[in-house]
Amino acid sequence: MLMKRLIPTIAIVMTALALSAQNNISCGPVPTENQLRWQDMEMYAFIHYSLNTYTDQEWGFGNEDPKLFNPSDLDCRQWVRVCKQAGMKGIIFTAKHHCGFCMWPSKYTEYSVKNSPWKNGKGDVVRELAEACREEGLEYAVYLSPWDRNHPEYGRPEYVNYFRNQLRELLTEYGDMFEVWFDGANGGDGWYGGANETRHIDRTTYYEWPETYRMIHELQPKALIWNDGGDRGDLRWVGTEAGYVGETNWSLLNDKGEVPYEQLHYGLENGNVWCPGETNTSIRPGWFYHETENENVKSLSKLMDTYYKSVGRNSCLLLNFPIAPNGRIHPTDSLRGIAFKKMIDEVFKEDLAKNAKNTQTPPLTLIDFGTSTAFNRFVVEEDIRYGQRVKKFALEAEVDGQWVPLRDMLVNNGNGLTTIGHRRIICFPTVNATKLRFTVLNTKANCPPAIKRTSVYLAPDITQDTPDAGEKHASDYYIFFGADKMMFVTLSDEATVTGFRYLPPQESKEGMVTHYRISATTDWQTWETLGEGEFSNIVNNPIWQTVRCKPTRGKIIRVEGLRLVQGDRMGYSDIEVITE
Ligand code: FUL
Repeated sequence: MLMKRLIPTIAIVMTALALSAQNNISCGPVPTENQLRWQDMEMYAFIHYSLNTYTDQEWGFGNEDPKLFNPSDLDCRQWVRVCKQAGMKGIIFTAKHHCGFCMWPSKYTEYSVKNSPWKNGKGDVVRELAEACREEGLEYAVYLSPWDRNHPEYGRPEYVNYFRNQLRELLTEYGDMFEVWFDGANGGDGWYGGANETRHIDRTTYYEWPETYRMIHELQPKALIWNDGGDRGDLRWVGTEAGYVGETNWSLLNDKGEVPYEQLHYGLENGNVWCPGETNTSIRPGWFYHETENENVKSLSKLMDTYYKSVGRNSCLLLNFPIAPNGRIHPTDSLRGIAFKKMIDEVFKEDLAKNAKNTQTPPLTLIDFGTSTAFNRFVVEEDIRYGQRVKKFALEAEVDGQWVPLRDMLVNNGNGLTTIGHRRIICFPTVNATKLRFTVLNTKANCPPAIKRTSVYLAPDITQDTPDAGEKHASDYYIFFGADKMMFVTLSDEATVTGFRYLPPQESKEGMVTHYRISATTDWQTWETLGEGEFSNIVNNPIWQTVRCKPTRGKIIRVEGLRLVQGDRMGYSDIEVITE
């Protein structure tokens, strides 16, 4: 009944409609004040910096020596200036990563900067960063890893108290925070005070999240909670660290239950809570700094692609800048970040719809340019205060008197003209058209659409650097399997091997190696172990894994997959042997 009565009202002015429908619960959940503010940030930075920076690792084991932390030139103001010029509205800092090392002098552990040579143990990176953010007008936030591979009590109730005590320090001693980031990687092997064992926890019950959430709400009422491993937070992961969310991206989930990949990536059309997707990715392949990746900083076209597939798909972009061992953002990353912001400004500098004649006869918007006009981007925004309503729309351009349908060239299936949310950017090859027609075809429960803005742009061509430029490496060694979990790489000539690189399967987790042993021989008789360990975070971020070793003569390299994510036969996408 209600739905039927609403349909004719579509013809009335949209704003009035949106307001009248504000309380129509059939239109679905709406965001909180905090979520609305968050959505307007659009882009903010991650900063990954810890002992890993000095051990060339992605995940520390928990036994790394605090004395390794001794940057020559640590300058949080440089981080903040770079991030600001790169268009970032805030910074989320790894106050504690999985290794447990605290970047602030927590009074609850000795495993922190206070036992490092940096500033004779008197330094506090969290404080320096929080102050620099305030000075430059950037928002500040922390990443606090629930998993702690250093703490002896990890896995037992005592650790949960420790974790909360640490969180309380961060929530009370460093000013306002806009977000609290609890990483989802939880439990596994670690040092754990010398126990060197594997500890498993139940991600849903162990941390007693409701109590922790209560504390956050009390101490930092404006902070959003990002939680991938426990009770529903205010924001969700998008299911990949590669930097894109589904083209159909509902800002909804159900408040209870596990969230499978499909829901992380596309949201849930009929979910009962507002839980928008935050797209996190790094400007380099890894999250932490590795010198070997200096050539692999993402290209400008890759960053723009990431922007369109995150901010342009109703998400916010959380872009990581790793800190180099000297304590600063590397110049290549800085320049690329700044070029990224300049390009965004260039693309969106002139709204071509502004001087056109705009006629709104809902559900249709007609933009009449009066003369043939070149454009290749269309932007549409819903007023999400009233929820996310549009399920499907059409976009057509009038070219030489004919209406031509447009589609999003960045989607693989369909035309990409589905949900809108905070902002949807549709990219297509340049058209020369006199008119553009945007039509809402379908809304949730037939609710009237609440469209806030439509605009049109002409993006300049970017030099055609391929999106994955510099990120993959090839090798022409001969590779064969000796057993299901054993591969041999034969070099054409005996060489001094100094490292090994493994690119895991890219299409699925089948055969992906998480724990490896690598050995070399010159005669098939005597084998020298080059390295044994874990490819940390390989599941979420299946990038090149680099193992460095002492220079060792070898002709044949044996790679054993000690543990696989899935399947019985180890797999790979590419292999590289580094020689002197
Ligand atoms: C992941 C972690 O395991 C990575 O090390 C990194 O911090 C990334 C942002 O989240 O789950």
